[in-house]
Amino acid sequence: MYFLQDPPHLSHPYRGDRLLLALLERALPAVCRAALDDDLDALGDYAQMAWRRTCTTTRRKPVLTQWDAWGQRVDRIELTTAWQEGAQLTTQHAVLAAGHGKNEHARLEEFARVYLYHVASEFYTCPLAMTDGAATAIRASGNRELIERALPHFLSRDASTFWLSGQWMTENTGGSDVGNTETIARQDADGRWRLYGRKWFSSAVVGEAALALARPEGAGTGTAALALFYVETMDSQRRKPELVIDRLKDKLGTHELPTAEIHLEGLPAWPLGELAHGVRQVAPMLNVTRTWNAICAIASMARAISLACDYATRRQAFGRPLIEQPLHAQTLADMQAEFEGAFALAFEVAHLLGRVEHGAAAPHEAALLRLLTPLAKLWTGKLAVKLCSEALECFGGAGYIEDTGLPQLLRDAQVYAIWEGTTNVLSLDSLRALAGDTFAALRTAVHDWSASADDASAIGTIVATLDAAAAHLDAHGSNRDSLEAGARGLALTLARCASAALLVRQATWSSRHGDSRPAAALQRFVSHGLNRLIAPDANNTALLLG
Ligand code: MFK
Repeated sequence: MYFLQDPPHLSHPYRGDRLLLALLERALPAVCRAALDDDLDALGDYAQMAWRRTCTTTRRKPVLTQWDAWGQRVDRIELTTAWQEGAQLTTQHAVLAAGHGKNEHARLEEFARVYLYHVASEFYTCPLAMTDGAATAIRASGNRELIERALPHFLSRDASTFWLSGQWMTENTGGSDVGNTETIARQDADGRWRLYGRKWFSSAVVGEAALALARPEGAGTGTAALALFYVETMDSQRRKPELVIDRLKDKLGTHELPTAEIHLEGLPAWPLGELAHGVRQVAPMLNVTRTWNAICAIASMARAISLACDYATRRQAFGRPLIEQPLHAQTLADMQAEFEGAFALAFEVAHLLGRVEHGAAAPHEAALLRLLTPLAKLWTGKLAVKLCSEALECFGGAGYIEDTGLPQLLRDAQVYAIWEGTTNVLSLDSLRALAGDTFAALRTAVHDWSASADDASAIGTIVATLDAAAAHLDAHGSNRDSLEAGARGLALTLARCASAALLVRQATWSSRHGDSRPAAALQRFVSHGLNRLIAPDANNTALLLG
């Protein structure tokens, strides 16, 4: 009989996740926790089932049929199994509805569900994120007609009335620079707005609604002249003829997600608010979807590390299990420490979002949220690629084989750094967020998080690194090119400082509850260094690229 390797087993993603359990124990009142537990248990069960399914079935992609046998344009998309299950599962467990509940912990409760569901969802979380963002932006607009028309669907707890929303921004002219948007909004003879143009990346084309940027006819050029519109895509069971699906994208990863190129040929639309400043109006949506991006990135890291750690106990090499090999154990522990920092930051943003939305935050925390959102998005996006790649390597050749289910983790992770603004665009957004006294807000938060901490050395490193970041801002603040060239290094440094301070808070709490593992994560995270500042050298850059 040949040797047969035991495959990795996926422990229960909720009951086996000590980080999530400790976070909920620390941050949530007991009464919220009791109600949440059943949903988290069920989503964890679903995730285990979905992993077994991934390992035992052939993967499929959505299929677009544009014409039926009789020549009628139908643009029908057949979805994969997880996508077909999405509406029922997520409405039953109130994934979106929870985030719009009436208490300051609502977003934390929502994102705990998202974290557990994401990998199993096969990126059904992408249109869910946009639906959540659309609900948030429509509510922020104060448009009563649209609030009453759309929100009962977006936040429904019943699959039969649930609607998904898209976010139609990206065009051929630019994914980052949406100020070049070519889609035109024109009023017809009845005064109804209609959209004409081409959207180049539409991730939720199977949805029933979308928010779209368009330029009202006759308006000027640039970002400020864009308006934000709400559209509906369906007439009863049929897609509206003014929405044409040109093709599905052939992507590196997220294969189950039917990303489409579309044409709008007079699709009826409702303005959310004034017929200008559409980017300002869509910003609440962007900040929500960027939070989803961060939580989903850490969900992918959690899955990759969980499988790699389990495998290390099953795989023998050179006479002992991998977990007993010092270098392999060192590698896994390094991954775990970075992951714990990212987990702390992403969930702090989620919790803070709810507290700010419900007026339960301290005065400095709105500015803090504005800064931490792009920082969490950009850092977790990069880290997910790095950790998923490292996790695959922990399996040797098996990590490179499709039907282990592992390569998909890496291919999918690459999207986190691109979606919702690339690392560089988000670094520049963090400069936008640093205007005013946001840096002081970060210092206040770091001080609060590390109050009554046990680890004075970690706090000293965090404060010294923040001082270096402040000096960097002073040195480069008056030279815009220099400031922008160093923006990524600055953003990563601030993200790591915030994460380290959050680890201090968790380590202090956990030590008092008899668990010293978060303190070990803190120590290792800080030992990896917090300072990622770079001194921009424009002459050197020009020479290298010349
Ligand atoms: C599973 C995970 C799920 C995640 C969801 C997946 C969905 C994936 C689908 C997509 O990827 S959709 C495409 C996403 N596209 C982007 O995220 C666009 C990237 N580009 C940017 O973020 C640019 O920075 C941006 C277009 C927002 C702005 O560029 P501009 O043209 O230079 O605008 P400007 O003049 O700086 O800002 C316009 C206004 O918006 C300003 O306010 P005022 O009008 O009051 O001056 C800005 O302050 C405001 N603003 C911009 N970003 C903001 C913001 N306000 C708050 N928060 C922000 N993040």
